[in-house]
Amino acid sequence: MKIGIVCYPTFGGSGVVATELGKALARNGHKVHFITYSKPGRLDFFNENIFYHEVDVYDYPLFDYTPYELALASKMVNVVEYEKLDLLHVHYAIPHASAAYMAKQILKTKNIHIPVITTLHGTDITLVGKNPSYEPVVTFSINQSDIVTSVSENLKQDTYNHFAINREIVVVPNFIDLTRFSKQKKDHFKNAICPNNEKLIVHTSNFRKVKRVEDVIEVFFKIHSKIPSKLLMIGDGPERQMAEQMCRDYQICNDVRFLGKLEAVEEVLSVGDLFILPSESESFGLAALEAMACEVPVISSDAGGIPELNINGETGFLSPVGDVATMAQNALFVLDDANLKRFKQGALSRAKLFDIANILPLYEKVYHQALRLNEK
Ligand code: GMT
Repeated sequence: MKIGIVCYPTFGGSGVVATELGKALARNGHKVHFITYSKPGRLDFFNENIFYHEVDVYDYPLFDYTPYELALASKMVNVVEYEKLDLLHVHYAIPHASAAYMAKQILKTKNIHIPVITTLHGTDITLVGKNPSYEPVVTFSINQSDIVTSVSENLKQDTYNHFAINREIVVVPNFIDLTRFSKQKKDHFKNAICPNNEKLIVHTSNFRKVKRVEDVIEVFFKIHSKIPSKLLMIGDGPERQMAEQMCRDYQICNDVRFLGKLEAVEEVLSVGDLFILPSESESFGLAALEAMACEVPVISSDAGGIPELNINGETGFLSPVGDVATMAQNALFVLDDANLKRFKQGALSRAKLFDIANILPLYEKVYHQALRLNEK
């Protein structure tokens, strides 16, 4: 198949899922055309089946706001027409689903009928999409897509709860490439960070408010007051400065390192003992899945779709959002040498269920279904 993938070329979340999906499809022999405003970080190599089309945004002094969505729709029309794509798969509803709708209508006037698959990822529904500024367009473009998928059962229900959706939503969970995300031997790295055999706690996110980075620091502070431990904070975003200030106030800076954005997250996760994800809202929790694949148990909130991934008492523990006391207590239980090995094994076993080899066929099935619908 010739597949167009539209996504944000970002460090985490939907951008990573879309890029890894495209790479796996290319390995399966499909021709994959990425349409984005800059090249996704994980596409920095040559593959004969992968193509990249940059959205050309033309700015003009009259515009206070650049009409990106028009440039994107025009690019989609152009690529579908000239590369003879079979379908468009757009990731994150805003503005990709409505731009795809516009492209589809334009192509129809040229007698080209292209099916559109929209994948809902999280904040496009739970935070941004339901804002009155966007809600009517999001509702319309979801209803107009040929097939809609969501990354968890919880996100599917949230979509039905917040929008007037009159169609089926197919759940296709996030996935992991276990050939890349698996525990690597990095003893020298562990010894350098934890020279006295401290327990190593890790958090990865885009440091937005929804991630509750302050709870990560609170939980770590409580763990640290009981056992020798270190914290690695991976990623960057608006809440980083606040988190750094908290570390100063708690006088734990010597044991907390802010690493910024990292490409090779799996190297750090390979030496981790525990992952903390206390999010206010989280449709799936890809960062937690990456940790689990590297045998790192998870202490998380019970928000959104996290319970579909992190199993209480097996792969880690879940607590209500903001309950940092219980999170710290559970963390100390998991980190106890009498329990840690069991939780590490539990995390890996669970992660294996989300291996890309199991999830890719679900997307391929969706594509075949979209093509059949389009023939009618
Ligand atoms: O909020 C983020 O971390 C980014 C966001 C996105 O859409 O780019 O991530 C969402 O999509 C991921 C991939 O499907 C999910 O694993 C995350 O749980 C989800 N984030 C939230 O719902 C907050």
